[in-house]
Amino acid sequence: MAGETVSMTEPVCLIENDSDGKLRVVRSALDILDQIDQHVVVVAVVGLYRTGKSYLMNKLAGERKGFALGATIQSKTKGIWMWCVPHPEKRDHTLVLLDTEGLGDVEKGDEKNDNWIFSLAVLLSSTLKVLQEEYEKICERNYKESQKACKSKIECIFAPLEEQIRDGSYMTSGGYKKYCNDLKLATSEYRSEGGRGVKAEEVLKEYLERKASIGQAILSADQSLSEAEQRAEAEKAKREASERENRAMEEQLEVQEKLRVDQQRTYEENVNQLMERMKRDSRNAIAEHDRVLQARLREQNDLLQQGFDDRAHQMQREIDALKGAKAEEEQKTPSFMSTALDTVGTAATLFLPGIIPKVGGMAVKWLSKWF
Ligand SMILES: Nc1nc2c(ncn2[C@@H]2O[C@H](COP(=O)(O)OP(=O)(O)OP(=O)(O)O)[C@@H](O)[C@H]2O)c(=O)[nH]1
Ligand SMILES: [Mg+2]
Repeated sequence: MAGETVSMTEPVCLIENDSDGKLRVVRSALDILDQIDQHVVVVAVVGLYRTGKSYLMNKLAGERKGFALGATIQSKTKGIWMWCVPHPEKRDHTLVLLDTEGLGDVEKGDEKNDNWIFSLAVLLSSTLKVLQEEYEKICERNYKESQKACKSKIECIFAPLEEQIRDGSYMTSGGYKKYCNDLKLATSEYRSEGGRGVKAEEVLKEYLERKASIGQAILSADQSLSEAEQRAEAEKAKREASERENRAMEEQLEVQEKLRVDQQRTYEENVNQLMERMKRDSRNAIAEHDRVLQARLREQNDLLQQGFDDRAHQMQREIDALKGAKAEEEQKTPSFMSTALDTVGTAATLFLPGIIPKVGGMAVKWLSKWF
């Protein structure tokens, strides 16, 4: 993970916020992120508009200019902007700075959009952070623990064999067969032990690789075997070594697969939280429409009862508009959530390349969960 540094001269837009309030991932920004093969440290800033977020992010980049700063009281940053710079302290690390659109601007008047900006920033940064940093640390600790446990088991299980190597017991006629037998027994005892972790086969393979030359010496010294038999035994030893190599490789593939599944789960948990929040907002909006509508209907009813038919009639247009708005909100929710999922999904494919094929079906899966 010590690839080339991706250093951008200026920030680019990662999530666009259209004038019609739609959020879209910017493909070219994803391509830049795609090029990073170093460890990444992500810093995202989220907060009220006009509070110095962009200013702070420029400071973090070690630059005076970069993320656009506002000069008026109007909010400046739109959507989410990204700037990848070399980490100032950690070698082989890229600092990914995410500057977000300010929250709470009443002129914008779209709280839903605010939620999105906030959630996306949290999603992007937490996903990256968990995966790239904490996750690697945990994995590294796991590997080391497993290596330690396996080495200690090997030391214990293979001790009698080592003893016999040292005292030359195998350097006799028929010694090679006995050596192979002891090796086989110790190997299966080792493999039957629990608590070895993710490096079990790799540690065994490395140990037996170190034993290859002594095995060769025992074989050459064994007078009971003809030259042809010796050659056949040497071939067999090679085959066994390559089988162990394969087992170690399979073990690593299994570990990778488990990591991928874990990453996907983390991602899904994040998206679930995000979706739940969106759904709650949508329910609140519908309830609010309904509250106003019911109040107007009551008013209209009162007017009718008091004989103000004309005024009651005039209210009908407003009531129809409210009904329409409520129906529109109810109808648009599924399609809005679907678009939202696409946005999140696109962003995720970049950070979690392993789950790309799974993202496609996600919208359907999540939507069917709620509707
Ligand atoms: N001198 C100084 N100026 C600051 C500081 N923080 C913010 N500013 C200025 O305050 C103004 C607004 O700061 P921005 O960083 O654009 O604020 P923002 O939170 O990104 O605003 P939005 O993008 O609209 O949400 C800019 O003119 C900054 O130069 C600071 O710590 N020191
Ligand atoms: Mg800003």
